[in-house]
Amino acid sequence: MYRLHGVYDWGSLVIHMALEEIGAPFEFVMLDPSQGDLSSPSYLALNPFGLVPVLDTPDGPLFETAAILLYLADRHAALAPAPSAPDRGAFLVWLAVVCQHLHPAVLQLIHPERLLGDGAQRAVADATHRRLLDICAKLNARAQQGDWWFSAAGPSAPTSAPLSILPLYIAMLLRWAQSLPPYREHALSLADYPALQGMIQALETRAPIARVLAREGLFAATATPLSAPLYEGS
Ligand SMILES: N[C@@H](CCC(=O)N[C@@H](CS)C(=O)NCC(=O)O)C(=O)O
Repeated sequence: MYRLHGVYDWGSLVIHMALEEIGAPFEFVMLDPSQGDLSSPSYLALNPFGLVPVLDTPDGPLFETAAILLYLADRHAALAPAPSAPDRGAFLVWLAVVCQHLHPAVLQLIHPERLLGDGAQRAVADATHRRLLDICAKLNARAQQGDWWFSAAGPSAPTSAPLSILPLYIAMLLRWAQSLPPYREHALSLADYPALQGMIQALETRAPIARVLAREGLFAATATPLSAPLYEGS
């Protein structure tokens, strides 16, 4: 059985959604960062960077979101175009965009003080916000092309087939981009990106995703925690 080490509404959320989509048995190991759980020797043995998420697998503990997601996709022959599929290359390109461009930009938007300290926080946040809007415009344009792996539809009818990891990963990051930037004017408006908005709205209503959102307590404040979360910044 898999063991997912995480914190509700942290980076473990996308792995949680992927596990539920494929119906794999797993246990959620709740970490408490305020108690030093991420810097304990036992956690650093799982992930030397001391970050969430970690997934214990039959092949050992894995960290880095994209690596875990691709591992699950390959092992369960779901959640992505197969390695021999003609659209595998394009899928990998956009997964790399999400992991190397979107993910760092969102983390920097919500923690702008971490790059150069408090004095440069506003300038870092402004520059990161401009970069995030550009990345979202490019993602929105690609989502408009309608490939199943860049949508909230499974690879074939019926739509109960597992989704691709790409919309799951994007939905988690854009939840944070809407709700957590410390400057209110930097909070992303998903309505500016209709293809992404439609994708995330459709994803949010799927039964496996709704189960995860309920388990993580994300319906407490709103019925639309991915497509229109409440603003929680300062
Ligand atoms: N590149 C890493 C990023 C992971 C990451 O930054 N995780 C955040 C939570 S969303 C974390 O653990 N932060 C703890 C900290 O910064 O101390 C991945 O994709 O897994």
